[in-house]
Amino acid sequence: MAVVDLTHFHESAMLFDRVGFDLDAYLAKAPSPMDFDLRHQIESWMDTGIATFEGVVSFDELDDFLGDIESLCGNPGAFDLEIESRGQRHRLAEIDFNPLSDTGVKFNCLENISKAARQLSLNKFVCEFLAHVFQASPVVLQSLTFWRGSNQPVHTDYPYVRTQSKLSHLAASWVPLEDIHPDAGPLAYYPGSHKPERVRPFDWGDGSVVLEPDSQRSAAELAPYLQQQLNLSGLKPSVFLPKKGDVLIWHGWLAHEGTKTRNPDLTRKSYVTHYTSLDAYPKAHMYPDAFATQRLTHLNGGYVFDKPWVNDAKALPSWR
Ligand SMILES: O=C(O)CCC(=O)C(=O)O
Ligand SMILES: [Fe+2]
Repeated sequence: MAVVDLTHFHESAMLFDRVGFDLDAYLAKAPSPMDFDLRHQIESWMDTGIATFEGVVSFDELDDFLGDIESLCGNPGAFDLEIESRGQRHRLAEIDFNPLSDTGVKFNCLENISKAARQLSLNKFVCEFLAHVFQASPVVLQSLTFWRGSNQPVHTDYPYVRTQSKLSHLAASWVPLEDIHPDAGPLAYYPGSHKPERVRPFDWGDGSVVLEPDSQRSAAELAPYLQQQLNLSGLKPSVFLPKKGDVLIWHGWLAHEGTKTRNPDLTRKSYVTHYTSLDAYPKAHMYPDAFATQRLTHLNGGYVFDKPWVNDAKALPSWR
């Protein structure tokens, strides 16, 4: 099997990951945000692969989003939405269980139908910080909404989230929709694991760093591989126990997991967004005339594009 080549990682690497990046020189020229310490956040990002902001997500926006989900689940036949339950994909309209009570359910891409979801994805602090990370406007690739702990084994996102033209232009935000209880299966991440020299990318076959339909290796093989790499590098997990209003942003190369749900009666309501940069955003995922026709949401310098294949009306309460 070919050895994984790190050239692609370094060639399309984001600015702060480049060898020889000079933070002092960057800060001397960069427009400085009014409302957070840019140096602190970039240092955290470079060192650990995450940035966190406390109390920056408006409770009104969170409540609007929860209202949209309630409305959606009260009328599941009205939207052509995909959900995942116990590893299986379903159309929301076709399920015969309550998506909010069954364990492990996640809603895919609610930003396609919910304005409140778009507002959460395009949070001011997240967009401002990611504009520095990407050196371009951040654009939403997809979102995932969890009602309960995911119990997802340790992984990195880039083998799976890979429609962007520059593989390395990838970051995610994690927004709690309620205070997160330690027994509810919180998110954990491995600080420092975003450096490919510490955690060598998994070889999916013939040196490929992404999962393809014809990959020789399966997703089940990723977690044991990563765990071994993390052990070798001495990297330990940090559990994220945020309060409603907080947000965590992770680097697309960072290893993370959904920890075990110790108390299955507890919810763990959370909203994840994956982003890339405007220049790496896949053209097929937007209308060719999206800017002229405003088939998009532009907020805080970031974008969510209306998808050409989504036919649902903008009918959830948050659009009103
Ligand atoms: O929230 C979790 O438990 C994990 C989510 C995740 O890994 C992702 O959405 O990329
Ligand atoms: Fe992930």
